[in-house]
Amino acid sequence: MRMQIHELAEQFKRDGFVIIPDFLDAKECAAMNQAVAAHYTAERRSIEAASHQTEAGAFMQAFACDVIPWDPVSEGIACFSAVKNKAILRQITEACIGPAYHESSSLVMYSCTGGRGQSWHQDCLPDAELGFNVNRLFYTRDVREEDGAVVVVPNSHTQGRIPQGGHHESIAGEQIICPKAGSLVLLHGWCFHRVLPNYSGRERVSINYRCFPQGVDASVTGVGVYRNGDAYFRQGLAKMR
Ligand SMILES: O=C(O)CCC(=O)C(=O)O
Repeated sequence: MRMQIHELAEQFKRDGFVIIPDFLDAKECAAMNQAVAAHYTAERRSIEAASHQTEAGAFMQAFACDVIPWDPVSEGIACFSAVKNKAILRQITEACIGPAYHESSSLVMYSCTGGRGQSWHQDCLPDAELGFNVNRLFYTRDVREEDGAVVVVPNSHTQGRIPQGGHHESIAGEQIICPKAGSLVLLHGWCFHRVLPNYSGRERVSINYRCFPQGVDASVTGVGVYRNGDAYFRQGLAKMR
């Protein structure tokens, strides 16, 4: 690792995100890519595409998200648990959000080819009493801009609620990130972020191990904050602004 852990943590606290290249080796990436390919069969992808036409799908369409989630750790897939349990990941996480943090399982996000990626959002309400989550996002293939780059606004985790505006309308200061295979990106849940549409037709996934500082209830991510409203995922409820 090129940067010291305390430098990574300082950057995370200042900018709301930090990129750590070469966290995973080629073998680890290959194992995860193989499992992803086996899971996201053409059949599964077409069933999901059809479900986007239903009422539940319409809910996610309101927020312009074209992703198919999966939790491989809860299915006992070893290569995903091995990454989650790395000692160095714990050390970095503790440096960023303190000891005794807790984690949810795993969240693979598959960006549908030709889909809209993910529009601007925050993962939870920017409310200091409720607290925040942190995304620990792994990329096991190079992500080019046209595959669905990640876009973030540095320091926006300190700026309250994301302003109203278009799903993919630029925000001043935004930074486009094209992570290389093996990278880890730590991203504060209040930091304004989006995933560009996948124009390339190439498979584009992120593997996320979300975590929460001590005392923060994991249910904070039950409400996604978008520029046009809030998504209450469990209830399937959209509160538009
Ligand atoms: O898939 C990504 O790169 C980002 C995921 C994301 O935006 C999220 O989990 O909130």
